[in-house]
Amino acid sequence: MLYSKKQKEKIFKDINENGYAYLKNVYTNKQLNKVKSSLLSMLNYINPEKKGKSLQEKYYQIKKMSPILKGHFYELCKNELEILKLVNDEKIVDLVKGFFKTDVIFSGQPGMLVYDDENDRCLVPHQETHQFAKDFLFVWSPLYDAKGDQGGLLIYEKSHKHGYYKHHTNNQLGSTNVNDDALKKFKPKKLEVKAGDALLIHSALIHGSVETKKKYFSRFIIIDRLCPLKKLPYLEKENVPKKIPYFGHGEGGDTVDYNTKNIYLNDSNNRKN
Ligand SMILES: O=C(O)CCC(=O)C(=O)O
Ligand SMILES: [Fe+2]
Repeated sequence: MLYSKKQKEKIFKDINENGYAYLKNVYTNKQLNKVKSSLLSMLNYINPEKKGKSLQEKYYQIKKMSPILKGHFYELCKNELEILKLVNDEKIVDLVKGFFKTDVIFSGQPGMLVYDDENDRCLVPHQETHQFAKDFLFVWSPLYDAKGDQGGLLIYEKSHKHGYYKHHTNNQLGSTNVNDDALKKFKPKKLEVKAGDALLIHSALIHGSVETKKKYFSRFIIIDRLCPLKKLPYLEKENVPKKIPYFGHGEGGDTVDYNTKNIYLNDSNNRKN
C-alpha cells in the first residue's frame, strides 16, 4: 500500500529538514528472506560441495575460498531480481516521485553493499554524486539489523543544506570524499536501522560507513539511487555523459560544479529548473 498524503508530508518534511527520512516496516520478513535465499543460492553455486547453514556463514566460507568469486557475487547482486524488486518497491517509487514532483524515476545504481568484519570496504564521508540527476534520493535498507556492533550509517547532521562540496578521491579505496574543512562544520550522528526498515537519504547529505565490529557478521544493505526527471543533463544536452561527473572524475568533471549552472557542463542555454 502506498503512503497516505499525511504520511508523505511528514516524510518529505524529514528529508527537507534532516536530509533523510526513517521509514519503518518497508519490507516484510518474507521479502527479506527471499533476498537472503537468493544470495545464499548464489554463494552455494560458487561452492556446492559445502552448503552453508546461513547466508552469514556461507559468505565467510566463500570469502576465504575465493575473494575474487566473492567479488563476482557482489557484482551480480546489482542484477539480482529479488533485490531489484525491493528497491523498486512501488511505495518507495511513489515517495520519490512525490518528493521531486515528477512522474518519471530512474534507477541509478541498485545493488547490495556488504560490510564484513574486515571493514576494508568502508566509505569515508561523501555526498552522492555521479548520477543521472543532480539531486536524488538514496535508498538504504539492511537485511539484518544495522545497530550496535552490527553497524549503521554515519550521517553529518543537516549537511544537505549547503549544496554540494567538491569531491576528491584521496582516500585508501579511491572512493569519493569531501575534505575535512567541509566535515568539521557538521556533527556526525550514527543512524541505527532495523532489518526491513529503510532510510531515504537526500543525495547532498554527507554520510559514511560505520565499521562492523561483530566477528563473522556481515552487514548486507540493499541500495539504489532513485533519480527524478529533473536536472538531468543527459536529456537536455547532446554532448554530455550519461551520468554527471564529479570534480576530478574526467569526462569534463573539472568543469562541473554541482551548485551552479556548470552542472550543465558550461552550456550557456541552461535550464532554470
Ligand atoms: O552503507 C554504507 O556504509 C555507505 C554506503 C554509501 O554511502 C554508498 O554506497 O554510497
Ligand atoms: Fe554514499
